[in-house]
Amino acid sequence: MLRLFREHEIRRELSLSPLWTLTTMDEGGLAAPVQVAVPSVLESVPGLVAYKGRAAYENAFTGGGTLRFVFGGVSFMAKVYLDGALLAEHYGAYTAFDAIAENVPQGRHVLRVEVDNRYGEASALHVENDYYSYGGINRPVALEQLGSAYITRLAVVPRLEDGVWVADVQADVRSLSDEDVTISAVLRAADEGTQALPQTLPARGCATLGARLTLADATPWSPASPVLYGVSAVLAVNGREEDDLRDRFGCREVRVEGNRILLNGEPLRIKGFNRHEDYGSLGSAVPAEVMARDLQQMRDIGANAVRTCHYPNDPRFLDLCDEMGMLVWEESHARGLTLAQMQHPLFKEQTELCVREMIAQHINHPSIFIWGCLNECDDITPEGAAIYRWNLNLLRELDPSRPVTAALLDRKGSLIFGDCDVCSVNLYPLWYHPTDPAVHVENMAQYVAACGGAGKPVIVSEIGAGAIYGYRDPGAMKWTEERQAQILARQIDAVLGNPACTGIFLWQFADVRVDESWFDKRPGCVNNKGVVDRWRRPKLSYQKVKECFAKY
Ligand code: ADA
Repeated sequence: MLRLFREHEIRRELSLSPLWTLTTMDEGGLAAPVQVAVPSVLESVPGLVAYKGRAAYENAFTGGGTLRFVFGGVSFMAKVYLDGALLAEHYGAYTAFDAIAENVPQGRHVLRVEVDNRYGEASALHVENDYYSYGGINRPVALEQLGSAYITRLAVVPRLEDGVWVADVQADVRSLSDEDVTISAVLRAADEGTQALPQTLPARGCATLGARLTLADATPWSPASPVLYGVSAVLAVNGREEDDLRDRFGCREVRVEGNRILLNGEPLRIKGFNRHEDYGSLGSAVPAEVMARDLQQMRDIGANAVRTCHYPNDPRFLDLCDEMGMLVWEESHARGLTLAQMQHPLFKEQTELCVREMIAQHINHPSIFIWGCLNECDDITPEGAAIYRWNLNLLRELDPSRPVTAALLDRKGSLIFGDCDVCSVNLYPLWYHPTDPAVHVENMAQYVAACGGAGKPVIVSEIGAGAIYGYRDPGAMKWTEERQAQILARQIDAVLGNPACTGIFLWQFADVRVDESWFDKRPGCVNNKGVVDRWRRPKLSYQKVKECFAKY
């Protein structure tokens, strides 16, 4: 299952064996094919821990008709084949995509997915980085059987109108038929439902069915009371029910007013963590049970928010955030790109795809309170700033219901604070430089205001210090757990004690593997600024952060 609940009651889902046959296609790979469970990453297969190359996953299944293969995420270049014929290609590990095969004869077929985790000219966003771009089918896969038309997307945007919740529900429909057909749909949100006006769906075309529903008795969603409702569309083609899509949503509005972020009118104070999708030897194929436990640990520490640095997350994680009332800053994929990298010939196309897929796929999650983009890229040259503006505007255009932001490098001279709804900066006082955090945060608040951010909310989107798990020493030198705990305590006080700051996202929740080119700054090729290690064992800072968060 791609989600934590059933998305279809009418659309038929076929089963695929969780065991796939894996063959590597480049040097340094396996001597012979092996069986692997999916989702998983290549790097978790014995012998492939450092493999960079292509690999093919094959799965034989029985079925027929019009088949839709849905991939929650394949890292990070994918080609999908059915019985040897290419069906689809996709770039980017962090969003879902599909591949459709029509009129497949009933019988035994082979689904083949070729993955490629090599950096190079074909990849503008997955580059050597301070986290690891694993390879493989790292999110769940589903196999569905479709009729003559199907719902490609269901979006619901709740709004408060004169004190009453109203939901705009939209179902996008795609035809797989060579003839024009008439479609209609029953759209439901919470306890309300209506029949959207019938329309002609042109042969092989697309259409959107929509309705506005008044939810007179809805209870709002909030971190303290994360009430979720169902939303669904049941599609009829020429009067016959053929397809459905189901999701969940919550009634809440996010607004920026002056220097405050309001959720249903209440100001938010963010106490959050940055979290990568990475767990021990499983890499980015993080099981839902681990996601839930990560959220429990963050909750235990007193956090109310998580930032999905630096890419869209698995929707199962977002489902858990919706249910647990954890606020989410979700961002599209990019970290630390120079102007030259932002001008890579594929940058715009790959970024736009990621942004469009992120918003189309995640718009209904009430926990997402803000969209972000382009972590620490070039925001100080006119060319870089123009790319930031393009990206921020794309986010706004696709979802005008949420504020937008970007986590920027800690430096004066940004040209884009004026373009963000919320100004966000990544700071590392006492870690990369010895400045007093209180002085540094105040200084940052002043340069943000002077560079176009005056009067806007300010978030410290990263702040932290490193510690090697288990390295304790009364000298509290750098890399000890003691030193990390001391630094985090001062950083939290500096940020949450400064009235200019709306919130903090600590860098970071858990240690993560990084690319080997970072070895000289990252002992063990691990970014070890986590308050827990790669297996979620708490460091001394876990308890310290808990004490500090409790003060605010
Ligand atoms: C940056 C960056 C993170 C990480 C962090 C660090 O702010 O956004 O991805 O690299 O620094 O650990 O230094």
